[in-house]
Formats: sequence, C-alpha cells, structure tokens
Amino acid sequence: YFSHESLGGIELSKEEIKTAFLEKLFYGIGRIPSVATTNDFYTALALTVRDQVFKRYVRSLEEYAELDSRGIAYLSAEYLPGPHLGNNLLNLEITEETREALAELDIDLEALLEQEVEPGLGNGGLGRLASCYLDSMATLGIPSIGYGIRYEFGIFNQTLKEGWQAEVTDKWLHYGNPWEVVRPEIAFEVRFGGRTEHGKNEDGTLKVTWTPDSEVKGTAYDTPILGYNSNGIVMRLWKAEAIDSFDFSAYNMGDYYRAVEKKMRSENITKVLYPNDENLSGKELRLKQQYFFVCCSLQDIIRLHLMQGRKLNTLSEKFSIQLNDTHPSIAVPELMRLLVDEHDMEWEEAWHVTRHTFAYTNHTLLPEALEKWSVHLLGRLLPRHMEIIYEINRRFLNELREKHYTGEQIARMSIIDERGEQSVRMAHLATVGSFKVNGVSRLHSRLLKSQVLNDFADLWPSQFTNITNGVAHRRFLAVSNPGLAELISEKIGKQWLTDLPQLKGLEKYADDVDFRERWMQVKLQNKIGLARHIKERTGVELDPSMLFDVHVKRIHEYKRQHLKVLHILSLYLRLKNGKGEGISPTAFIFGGKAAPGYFMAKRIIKLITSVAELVNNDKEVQDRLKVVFLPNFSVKQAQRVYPAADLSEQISMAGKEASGTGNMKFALNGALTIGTLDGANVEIREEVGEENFFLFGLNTEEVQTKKASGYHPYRIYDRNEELQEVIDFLISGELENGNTEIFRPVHDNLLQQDPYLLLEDYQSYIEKMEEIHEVWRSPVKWAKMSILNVARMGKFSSDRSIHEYAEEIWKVEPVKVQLSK
Ligand code: DL6
Repeated sequence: YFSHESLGGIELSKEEIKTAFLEKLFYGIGRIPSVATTNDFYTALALTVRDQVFKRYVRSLEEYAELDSRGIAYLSAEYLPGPHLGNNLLNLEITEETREALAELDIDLEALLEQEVEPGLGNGGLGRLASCYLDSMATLGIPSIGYGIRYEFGIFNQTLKEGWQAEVTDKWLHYGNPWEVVRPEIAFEVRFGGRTEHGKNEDGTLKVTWTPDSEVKGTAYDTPILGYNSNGIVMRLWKAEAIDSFDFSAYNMGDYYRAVEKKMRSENITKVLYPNDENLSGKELRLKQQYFFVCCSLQDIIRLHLMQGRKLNTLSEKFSIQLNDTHPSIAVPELMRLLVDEHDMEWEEAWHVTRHTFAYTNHTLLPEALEKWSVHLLGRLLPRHMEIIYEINRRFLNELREKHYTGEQIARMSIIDERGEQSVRMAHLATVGSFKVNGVSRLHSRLLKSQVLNDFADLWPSQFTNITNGVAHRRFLAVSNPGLAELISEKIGKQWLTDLPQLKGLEKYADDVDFRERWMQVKLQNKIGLARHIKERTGVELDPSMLFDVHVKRIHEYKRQHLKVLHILSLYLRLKNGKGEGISPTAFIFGGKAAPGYFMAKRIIKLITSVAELVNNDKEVQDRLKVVFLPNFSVKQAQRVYPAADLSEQISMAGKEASGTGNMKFALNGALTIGTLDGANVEIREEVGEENFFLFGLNTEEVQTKKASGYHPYRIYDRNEELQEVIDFLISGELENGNTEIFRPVHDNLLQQDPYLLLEDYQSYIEKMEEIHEVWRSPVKWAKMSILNVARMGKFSSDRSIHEYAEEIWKVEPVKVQLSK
C-alpha cells in the first residue's frame, strides 16, 4: 500500500537516547534520577520520544502544505488510542536502544510502559477503530487530521463490588498528559440556542442572522500520531472553555461563585464521555457535545483551506470529511450554515460542496442505536440548523416526488420522522448529505443496503459501498506480542510490518515440528504472563496449560456472553454428574464493560462472577474448570489478553455484530475462533479456511426466518434435557447462597422471549465446543491451525482498510516524506 520509500530508522543511538532522557528529566520536569518517581521517569521518556515524533510530524506538515495536497478530516466523537509510548517506540524503531539506555540507568522500560494511563475516550469498537485508522493514515502517508472531543473524564473505570459492576470516574489526566500540546491560538466560538431572523442583504438576497443565547470556546489539543517508519498526523481534540474566564460584572459585585459558574457550565460540554447503549435521545448535553466538536472542526477545516489561498467552492476538491457514524452528522447542516450564512454562498452551490465533501460510515444496524434527535430539542439548541434540516428535507422530498415515490415511501425516507414526537433521523441526514455511505463488513454492508437504508440504496445504488474494518497490526501484534512478532520476522523478515499479507509466508512452517513447538512456546509464555496478571488483579490462579477460552468485548445481550455461561454451567454439571470425560481443562476468561444503565448487561456480569465463585471454589472441578472476570477491560488490558488466548469467542447472533475487530486481533495472535456467521467473522472464515474456523449457529437469513415464523424458546427447553438442567440451575439458588431471584430476569427472558436466540443456537454451540476440546487434545493439529490462522490474516490490517478508503472514497494520494530534508 505504500507509494513512498521507507524513511529508514531515525538512528538514535543508545547514548543519545540516554542523554536526551536525562536532559528531559532535568530541564523538562526538574528532577534528578535519585529523587525521581516512576511517573517522573515515564514523563521524561514520553517527552524524549515526543520530540522525535514531532520531528516527523512537522516534516509531514511541511510536505503536505508544499504539495497543496488533498486532505482527509476524520470526524469521530470517540477515540481509544491506547498507550502511546510502546507504539511510538516501535514506529521510531528505537525500542531496544531505549530499553538498553534505561537499563544502564537501572530503569526498567516495562515499568515505564506500565505507568502510562491510556486515554479512554471511547466506548469500544468504534473508538478503537478510529484510532487504528489514524495509525494507518499516518503510516500510509495520507494527509489527514482526526478531529474529536477531549473528554476530561473518559469511559468509567470498572470495578467489581460483590460481583456487580461498579463504575468509578476515569481521571486519565490526573498525572498530566505528556503526549498532547495545547494550541490556544487555534480556538473557535460555538453558539447555542437563541433565535434566527430572516432579512435581506443590500443586494436583495436573503440573509439569515442567528442570535444565540450562549457561546463557548473550543480550544485545540493536539496529539501527534506517528506512522510506522513514516509520516506523522495529528489527532486534534477540542476542549470547551468559557469565552471569558470570568464574568467580570459579577466578579466586581463580589459574587465570586456566580462569576465562575458560567465558566464551569461552558466546560461541562467536554467533561464526560457518554457510555453507549443507553437511551441518549433526551440528553441535551450529548447533542451539545456533537455540535461543539463538529462546529470547531469545520471552522478549522475552512481555516486551513482558506490559508492555502483557495476558494471555498473548491472545498470538496481539497477535503473529504469522513463521518464516523452519525455522531458528527450535524456537520451536514453546519457546513451549509457556514457556507450560506457566513460565507454568502448560494444554497445550490453550498449543497453541491457539502454533498461532495462528506462520506458516512455506518457502524450499527441495531434499531436502538440509530440516532434520532427530537425536533423540539434540536430546534431549541440549534434553531438555525433545524431550519436548514427542514430545507434540505424539503428539497430531498421534492426530488422523490418528481421520481413518483409514494406517500408511504416518502414518509419512510424523510429526514424527519413524523411518527409520535417529531424527530430527526440522523442516519438519513448523513446519507442525504454524503457522496458515499459504507458499512464495515461485507455482510453488514449488504444488510445496510437491504434493510436499514434500503430505500436510499435503491435510489442511489452507486453511493453505497463496503469497507471491511481492519486493525492496527503493529500495535496488536508487533507491540503487544513481541515474542510472536520476533518468531515471525525470523522466518519471513520484517516486511509484514507494513504489508500484512506477507504473513502468508508462514504457511509453509505449519508442518515444521520445530517451528510449531516454538510457536506454542510463545503462546505458553504469553499465557503465563496473563495468568500472573489475573492472579494479581483477581486472586484467581490459572494453570497456563489449560485451554484459555476468552470472551472479551462490551457486555451486550446480542454478543451473548450468557450463551458462554450456559456452556460453562453445562460442563460444570457434567463434571458433577460424573460425565466429564470429554472436557479438556479450561480457563474461561471474560472482560468488558456494561453501560451503567443497562440492567440485563449488568446482571450478566453478576452471573459470570457468581458462576466463577461457584466453580473456582468447588474442589471437585478445581483442575478442570476456572472462570475469571477480568475487570476494566481497556486497550492496555486487551494488549495482554489477545496474545494469550487459545480460543476466541465471537458468538453474537448472526446479523447483529456489524463487524467486530476483536475477532481480528485474536486470530492475528494465533487464537482459533468459535463464531457465528456474523460481521467480519464471515470474511475471517473465508480467509483462514473453513477447516480452521469453528462455525456454529444460525446464519442471518435463518435467524430472520426463525423469527418470522414464530420463535418459541420454551419448546427448545422442553426438548433438551441438559439445557433444562442448565436453565433451571439459574434459579436453583445454588449460584447465590440460596437466592433464587437474582438471575430470574435472565432465566425468564430466555424462556419467554430469548430475543437473541440463545436456546436456538445452544445445541449447535455445545457440540462445536466438544469438537474444540477434542482438537485441543491434539497439540499438533491445534498448532497447525493456529499458524494457518495467523498466516492468512493479511487482509485484516487497517492499512488495507485505509488504502480502500483512500482509493474508493477519498480519492487521495499518499504523500512521500523525506525526513532528511
Ligand atoms: O466498526 C467498528 C465497530 C464494529 O466492529 C462493531 O461490530 C460495532 O458494534 C461497532 N459499533 C458501535 C456502534 N456505535 N454506534 N453507533 O460501536 O463498531
């Protein structure tokens, strides 16, 4: 995917790193080694590395400006960058030199890497994907900026209290953030509320004036994102501040608290990230956040565009703006407002520019996750935008009428949903305002076209496309699994770091006894490491020779963590009934956060921890089964977990998981997958070969047929004795000291509705797990499958995804940067 030549390593010697580090410690933070804390050392090293990162970033900027190149703005309300230090060291190719330099000062690099607190500025897959994409955009040399929100409090920290999830505020900025720089001179005003007036310009044209009732300022905080041996780009996050820090009139009257109140209210906008899955439609602050960051970002893009001496009507020739889901879709009317009201462009021309600038990625088909804002709320907060949305819609519906659409079709496609309380359908707004719409896996894109946006796909077929997600393989393999990375490079060289399909070269080693042994030895070492970590965090001891069967991701009913629990209970009961011959010793490892307001998800966590209590304390099953819930799953935790997994659980009900990216990270680290034909599982199976993937359950069409023909979970329960035993066990009281009620909601939900077809897929899952346990008993077969999985994961690098975005959607050329210049 690379059109530019490698820049070559930065060639910093161990001595130079040591000197730079000590200087940073002394001049940067005023410490000498004898009194410095681990955090001082970490900060000094981060600042040392950041200098090198900036060097490349600044060089890239110069080159982009000189070439007047086309650029990409990636608008995302969420990012999950993970720890920066390890990744930047890899990208600069100075990890070993740094390790040695620090060792000479008696400092352990691992301890400093551990010290970093990651920015939890996202909920899960969507935010992590955005960060993978910035990594690949930098690496490929795509001139780009990732815009977002600098939440003061990111995703909550998850702790367990008596087995229940408890949320603790995330104070990621507590020790400062050495990776960012504030740019006070890059700041924009953002207005809310008030009213509009429709008047006339001197030349008789219409002029709309918006008089807001409040204003805040957004200030840019920049974090450079470095590519591997390549360019740097920036993640620019906006922080909300009061326009004036003090209300001086109030202050003069001696009312200090009133004076600071306004400042605090303004700053609230970027205080906290909303956890997803909740009903957010009434949350005014969330809409404010969305508009706030979109408004700052668009003003910044226009500033950059005009700075190059260009005209605004050429915006779409010089910029593509990617909307990461609908969260930034208020950008469509905002750009119209900026062009028409502030820059006096005619509506038609402004609409042409707008519709050729935006592209929209959809990340979910779940009806409850499709954003809608009430017309009342949006109109109150953004009166001018509501008018613009109405006008966009009026023109769009007229277009449909001209094409003889029926009243019903028009109502379905309208941006305004007139059923019940009037609301704005943000996915429709984004679709109408974009030149391309993409889903995130082949299956998801097909379902998007045939279900959620089918009317639009019929109307504008060429507007719809698919870009299957990918992951930053450098972070999730090279940085987080150095043992495996080294073994791979020893056999096939290091090209895979920038060309993942090169992994194919590993196929031939699947039959090499020595290689297989070394492969499984790396896995064992990773498992020992994870077991140590789990012991420290949870007190549970795991035998690393057990099968590590891992289910980590957000907790959601559609992801079916509770199907895994039913399986564990079936094994437990078999062992108790003396029927456990076919069971290979297994450690079940769970991790993931539940939205604080999601009743069932929180109950599922409690169910997992109760099962863990029961199983781990039962002497009879001690060396056969272990269950762990590893709290506070994060990018940092993920980097420990994926390399140590034997089995990856990707068991969502078919048709529900848009893509998944954890599935890719597991397989890339040599875990085998048990999965349904959902999201990107379909393509992973296609790549690794069906004989190297454990498939079970109904496919999407079968799910739909089953639901349409009337699904009766009780009948399945009635016919399956073991399932009966397992389901009854939930309310037997054996899980919670005689409490029969605690898991009744799960029990009743499964028997009465079972919306995600756990009972339907249960038997097929159990049988596939039996097969897996059998294969596990054949280490040669397992190792071969594991090697072939990794060898065939070349497609799933985010480099490939970004290359596709660049070619198919953005039409942007990579830019070659020479560092020496
Ligand atoms: O595309 C990234 C990621 C997918 O891999 C997951 O399958 C999907 O669930 C997730 N979607 C969201 C939805 N948020 N919204 N809206 O996080 O996106």
